[in-house]
Amino acid sequence: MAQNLEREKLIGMYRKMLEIRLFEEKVFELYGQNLVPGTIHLYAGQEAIAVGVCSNLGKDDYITSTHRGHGHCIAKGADLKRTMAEILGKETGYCKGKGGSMHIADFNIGMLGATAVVGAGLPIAVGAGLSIKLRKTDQIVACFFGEGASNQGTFHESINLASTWKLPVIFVCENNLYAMGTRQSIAMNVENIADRAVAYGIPGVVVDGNDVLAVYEAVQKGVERAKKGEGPTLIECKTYRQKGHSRVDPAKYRPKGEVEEWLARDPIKRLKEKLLQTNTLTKTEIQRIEKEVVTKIEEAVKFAIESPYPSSEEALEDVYA
Ligand SMILES: Cc1ncc(C[n+]2csc(CCOP(=O)(O)OP(=O)(O)O)c2C)c(N)n1
Repeated sequence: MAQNLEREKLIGMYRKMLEIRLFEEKVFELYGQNLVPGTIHLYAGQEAIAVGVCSNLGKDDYITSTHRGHGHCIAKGADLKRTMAEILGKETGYCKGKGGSMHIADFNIGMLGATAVVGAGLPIAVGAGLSIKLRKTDQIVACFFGEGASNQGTFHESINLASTWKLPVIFVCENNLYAMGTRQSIAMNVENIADRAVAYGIPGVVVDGNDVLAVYEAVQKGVERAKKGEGPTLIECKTYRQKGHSRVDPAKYRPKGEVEEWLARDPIKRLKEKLLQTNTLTKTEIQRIEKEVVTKIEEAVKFAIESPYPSSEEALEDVYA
């Protein structure tokens, strides 16, 4: 049971979620200082999903990501300094500053890439799953995507193939209710994306995406099934993005009171309360962790700001493999 997870694992989850949240808050601030080229798609409110999923994965396992890539990346074990440098477009970033948050990738930690093309991560996850099957390793692929992406052809084609070939893929739908400004009910006539699993003969599970332990547990079952060679699982994590679609979206399309309702279910706050209630951590220990995370992020910002931009001669390097 996830509720009985060992102390270190729970603390690790709390630390990671906090790292993602505070990292993003810094990026938000730096964007206001004109230090972030392009834009950034915010992940605040969804941290329990990245962390609940990746806490089930080892370094050799793979993930595919979305345009909200930095949270997934950090959860999979990316270095904060190199992630920050990438977002600031610096030479020391994971993609030498040419990817930014929407194209960040690090194959060394199994992060196969963020992508700006909605739904594009799904076929990549299937390809990675097929490679695992052909190489006969016991790796897993976790594929993150939004509910909006589940209306793309790639969703249906990818899950169909993964199911038919019994590939070790966990399809993780982060249902944050909105695809840009479009509410789910305007664009589809089903309440649960997980129900679509029926069409492909695989389990479809709905889980509270703001509860890291619930996500952890659901993914654990999916991993067990995949490792037995039984194929993929579709896990829909119900959540909410606390901010606009991207840094420039004031998100005025949301009904009154909705944000406040979801803020009360903030995933980090909930885990913190659980850790305190179960005497897993004391208030002082929590404060120490928070301080350590703040320091780590300050170091990442310093590293990124002090790093050079790539030279113009490098513009066309690494563009084609
Ligand atoms: C193929 C494609 N169509 C449209 C867009 C424009 N677009 C960017 S993000 C987005 C919404 C995606 O919604 P969802 O998949 O639910 O993910 P979320 O943004 O909620 O995390 C859209 C339509 C795009 N980037 N790619």
